[in-house]
Amino acid sequence: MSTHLQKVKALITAQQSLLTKPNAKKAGGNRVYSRWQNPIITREHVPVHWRFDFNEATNPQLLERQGINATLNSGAIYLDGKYLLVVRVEGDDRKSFFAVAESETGVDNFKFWDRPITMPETDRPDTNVYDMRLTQHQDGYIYGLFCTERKDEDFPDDLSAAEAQCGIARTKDLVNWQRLPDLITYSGQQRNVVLHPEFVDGKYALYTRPQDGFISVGKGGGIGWGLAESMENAEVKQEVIVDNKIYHTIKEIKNGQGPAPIKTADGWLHLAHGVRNTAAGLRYVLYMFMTELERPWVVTHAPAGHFIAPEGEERVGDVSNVVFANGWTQKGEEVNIYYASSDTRMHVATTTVSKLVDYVKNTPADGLRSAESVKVRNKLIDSNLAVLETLGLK
Ligand code: M1P
Repeated sequence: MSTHLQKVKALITAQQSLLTKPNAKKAGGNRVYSRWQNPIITREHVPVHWRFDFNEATNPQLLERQGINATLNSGAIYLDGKYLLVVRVEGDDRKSFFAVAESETGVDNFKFWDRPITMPETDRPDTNVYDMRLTQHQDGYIYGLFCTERKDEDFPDDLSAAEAQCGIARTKDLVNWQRLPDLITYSGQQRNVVLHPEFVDGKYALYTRPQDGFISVGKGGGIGWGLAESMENAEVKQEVIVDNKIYHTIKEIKNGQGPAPIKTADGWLHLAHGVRNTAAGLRYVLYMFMTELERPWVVTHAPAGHFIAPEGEERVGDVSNVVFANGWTQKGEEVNIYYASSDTRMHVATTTVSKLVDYVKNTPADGLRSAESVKVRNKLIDSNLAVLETLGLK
């Protein structure tokens, strides 16, 4: 074997130890979910043959030719005994694309398939595609809804004026994708659109996020809900707001549905992200709520505050102080929450359906004022003081 090929082999071997590194639960935590120690997918997990040119004639120094900047916001599905993530892979050129990474355990040993997804385009080419939500729908297809970003041609002189809309594709195997026309709504822009897994009144049901601008939701915002007759030409004529932005909460500036909700006997479990502004910039956290089984647009339980907030090393990255989730899997009772930190790398937290239902139903709602927060905390303290007395600890 030539020295050059030996170097290629060494690159691949070095990555193997990362790809096979076992993960372990982090100690401590709130007992609602467990974080796992290692990020499950980083840019270092992206196959070496996607980055280096192995040809000695064209790359005698074996330099990296096409770098990867980040692996983030991933859709997730448990399919045929495998945990599959549709990862948002962002190249050094700032363009994101989708790629499937697979694991037997769901918490470690994620390995990318040999090639990224070749996503077909519509007549209006996408500048950037990202943040796919996967929904295994009653109609037999797996849908991937994602953000398609294009230059906002209404502002030709403003180079950063962009437009976000909802791209739609469907598949049966995550390999071959049929691209469908973008979602039509009557809001200016859309991001964080998610397909509900079941028909509602015989129609497709979508969670939306109407927004006036590309970054700012403006007068719009909130998690919306609307029905569409078909997904081949999906159009939501009317959006109602399921879960609004609220002053002085974790979702004061904006919010968005995470993955498709999980059906439980008590209602639909939802995971979402909430954003507030700070002197250090926007802070993104995850929160949960539950909606009625028959009317998934009606909230029944809304625990106060965040469910997962950036912690430790998660706080730092390309866009710091951010956690974002657009994928979770359910396998019986087990729920794996796949979240990205600071728009840079992927993590997992594991829990169960019963813990999530307990969390959502029994965490007090936001009283929206400090005095209410003290009142609700005193209620807990009073009942616990009695227990401490019984234990002889007071
Ligand atoms: O940078 C944080 C997130 O910002 C956007 O989310 P939202 O539309 O809710 O503000 C998205 O660009 C998302 O990809 C990103 O993680």
